[in-house]
Amino acid sequence: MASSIKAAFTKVRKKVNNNNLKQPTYKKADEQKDETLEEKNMSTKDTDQTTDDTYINDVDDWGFVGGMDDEVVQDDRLLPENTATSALKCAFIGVGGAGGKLAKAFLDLGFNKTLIVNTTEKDLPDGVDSNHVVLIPGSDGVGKDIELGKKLLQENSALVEDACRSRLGNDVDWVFVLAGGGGGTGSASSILTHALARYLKSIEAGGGVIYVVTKPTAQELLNPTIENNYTTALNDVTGNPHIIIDNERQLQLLRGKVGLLNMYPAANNSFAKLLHQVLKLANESSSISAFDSNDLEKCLKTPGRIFLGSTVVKDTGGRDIGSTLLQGSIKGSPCPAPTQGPETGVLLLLATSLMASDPDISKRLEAATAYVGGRANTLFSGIYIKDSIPGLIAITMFGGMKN
Ligand SMILES: Nc1nc2c(ncn2[C@@H]2O[C@H](COP(=O)(O)OP(=O)(O)OP(=O)(O)O)[C@@H](O)[C@H]2O)c(=O)[nH]1
Ligand SMILES: [Mg+2]
Repeated sequence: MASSIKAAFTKVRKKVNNNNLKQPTYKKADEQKDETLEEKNMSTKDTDQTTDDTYINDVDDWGFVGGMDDEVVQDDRLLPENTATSALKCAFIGVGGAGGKLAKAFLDLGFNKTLIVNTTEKDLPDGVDSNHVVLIPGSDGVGKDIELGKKLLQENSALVEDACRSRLGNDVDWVFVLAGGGGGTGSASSILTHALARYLKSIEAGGGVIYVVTKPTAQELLNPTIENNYTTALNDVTGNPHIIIDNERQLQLLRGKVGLLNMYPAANNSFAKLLHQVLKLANESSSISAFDSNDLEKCLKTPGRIFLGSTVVKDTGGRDIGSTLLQGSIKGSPCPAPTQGPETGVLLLLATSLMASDPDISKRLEAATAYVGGRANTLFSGIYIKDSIPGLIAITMFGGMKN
């Protein structure tokens, strides 16, 4: 008997919670008309309504009684757990058109805790379930007007915060905000910092917010509005740890390899894979030396710009392997080159067991670590044995840099 009463109370409370969290959605005029009619019909059922309200109030009145609140009411829109391996509990929030497409690349890797926030549904990536989407009401896109973007995101920051709580849930430590610099919506995304910090605080997360902002191509930067939006976006994220993706560099790396249509999707996927590799390696043990989740968190917590790069070296016999690895990873990176004196540096090496058991190569790898270490105040490193790799792979990451 007691348990069925509790079940009934939980059901009502769930209904109330769902109603409170319901976000506005765009509806066609005739759909809306139908709903209004339905509401009218419902409100005529007076007796039912009164009973229901009294019932809900009763629950609130007796909510303090021990044991009544032990059943956690779950929002049924809670997104499934990430299936992508990662040392850190991450969520991704893409803001604006480019942000949404970048976020989709992480979703495709299995980071299910991904939300896509936009001011228009016309600019959403294809094939994304609506549970991942948060539509900001008030305008159908902002047409590169960053002030309007900021206004709309600010006015709806509670909507975004609620979506984080109900859909990302309470098992998240780090939030990556992905945005295209130059437009009006993504460039305004840093206005969400307080709402996201409040969300993370409320779930006692141990991490923080990291921004990933794309830099427009050289051609795009000739346009004063795009240039101004990008400069504003960059200034606004400077206080936070942030990664800049240089679209000009990315497109140059991909030109000739993929067609125009696939350039951005290929670039987005390759950036997502690079960041995923770092998150994954920090979760792996190594018999030589490991880079662990604490090391990674120290790098991510350092305010300033973060650089990420990778390279593969087929000939490990060269003398200056340290410089080859560093220069190669800078050349192949989607980020602008690191600036002088980064606060943190990371060198992750993936070698075959043959390489790692060769005393000569091992000596060179040690020298390479020292070479990269000499360029940052604090060096974190890891060497991992993988036998199915095309050569010696190096991933570098520098943090705490000025733009
Ligand atoms: N890396 C990357 N950059 C992109 C992609 N799509 C667009 N961009 C860049 O992002 C910039 C901003 O464009 P959008 O993201 O469409 O702009 P928005 O944030 O939606 O803003 P509004 O459309 O003005 O509301 C563009 O100028 C491009 O430089 C993408 O898929 N990947
Ligand atoms: Mg847009």
